[in-house]
Amino acid sequence: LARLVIVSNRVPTPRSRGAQAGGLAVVLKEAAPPGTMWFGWSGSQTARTSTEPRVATSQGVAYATIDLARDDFRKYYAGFANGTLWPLLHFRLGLMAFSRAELDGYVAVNRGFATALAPLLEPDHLVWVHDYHLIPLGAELRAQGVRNPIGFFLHVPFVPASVFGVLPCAARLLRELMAYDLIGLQTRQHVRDLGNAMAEIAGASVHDDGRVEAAGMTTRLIANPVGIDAVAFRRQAEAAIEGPESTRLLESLAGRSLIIGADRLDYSKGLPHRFQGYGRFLQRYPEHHLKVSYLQVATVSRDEVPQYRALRRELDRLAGDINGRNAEFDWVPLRYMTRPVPRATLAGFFRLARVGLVTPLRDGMNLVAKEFIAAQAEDDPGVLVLSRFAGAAETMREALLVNPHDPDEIAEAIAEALAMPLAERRRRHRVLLDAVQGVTARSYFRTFVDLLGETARRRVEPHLAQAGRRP
Ligand code: ADQ
Repeated sequence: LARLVIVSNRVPTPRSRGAQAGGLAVVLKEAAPPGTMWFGWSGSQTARTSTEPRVATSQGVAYATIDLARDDFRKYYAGFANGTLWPLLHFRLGLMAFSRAELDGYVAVNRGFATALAPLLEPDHLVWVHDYHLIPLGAELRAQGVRNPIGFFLHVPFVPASVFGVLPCAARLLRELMAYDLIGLQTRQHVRDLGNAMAEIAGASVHDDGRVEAAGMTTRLIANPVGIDAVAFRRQAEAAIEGPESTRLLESLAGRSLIIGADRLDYSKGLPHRFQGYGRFLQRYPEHHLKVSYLQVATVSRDEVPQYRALRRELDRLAGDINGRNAEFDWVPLRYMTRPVPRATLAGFFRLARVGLVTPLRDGMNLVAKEFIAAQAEDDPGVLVLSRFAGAAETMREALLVNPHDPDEIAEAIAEALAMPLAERRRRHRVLLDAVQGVTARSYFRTFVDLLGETARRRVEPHLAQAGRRP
């Protein structure tokens, strides 16, 4: 049986435990089988990039990490990955910056990853690369002679060809993707968009079964949505609700209905629009004054990127404005915190909530939507208000779907959720829970790894048989 090597920018090493806000770590940690090796950046910035990985093993998983030079890291991470690709792939061209120096830094770090990883690979390894930080890694590994099966999964959305084509190095990145044997995306829409971009910008032939051919190479695109372990999350929620944090929250509500949001503090999550929607709700439905409390947990993220600092200031201002206008001496309508809250504690908060607000402007999937549904008590479930533009909306049609750009639509959905009769809440919740339980972290993982093994066997076996040597 092939063994797996996961590659991602950050590696949740045993030492870096704690409240980690971030979807990728959550999914992979839940599903990685023993024997897996996990390779990536250590989290340390040093004077020089090290190509000698440090390896630590915990519960059968080997964590191999390298340090990155400060300047390389800045160009790669805050620069090209999060200053160029992240806004572009979330349809935010106005926030996208591009510089050749940052692109060069991005490619250099990917090359550094390849140089450090290649010697660790054994012939039976399947390599699975994650996310937009590492698009060129497959091509860099191939350039170093690696013949193992290599797959890639994009956790964020893909955009229509006309949007992606704005990127000055669009064709290059699309050609580099061809080095992978299998490319996974969250939704069918993202698959269609990437296929179109490969055809229009990189001149590839894209077939109905997902096969893509260009320059003598073949890859395959699949929609493989990320899931959570819903049963485990529900158990966490049931346990947490008895704990001290949920008890304190419940007491502080004094009988008011809880509306909850939990996100990384990121402009893709639509937080200013959500705050405005809540402000509009308070204005248009004064009968709910004193009867609701909205708790938004928005853990600070990527503080080194200027747009994120600007977003934080904007949210501080909006939160102050909403509370200033609407608060009573004994009622704060919006509780807004940027401190991280452990996921297990959040699970209990979700279960207490009557309404979950998940309104990203764009999202690859959005796990919070799934976690909110998993956490609910089946006999008295809360209602999910979900953005149409989260990947999760493709299968979660029984949520109250909103266009997050329209604060009035958010306001109306909050009012509808609060007024929804119990029978209707139960009906919707049953359907949503089925959808959430239908795809788990484990099934997501298996689907990709099995297909990667299969796709690559066809391509790789002749090489191995012929050469009889390690790749
Ligand atoms: P993210 O953008 O990080 O992930 P998301 O899918 O919502 O977004 O996952 C966040 C995870 O972190 C969830 O498990 C959530 O509980 C946790 N989390 C979020 N905010 C938190 C907070 N304030 N405190 C503590 N925990 C918090 C990227 C893509 C998504 C995609 C995932 C997985 O942007 O679209 O769903 O990868 O593929």
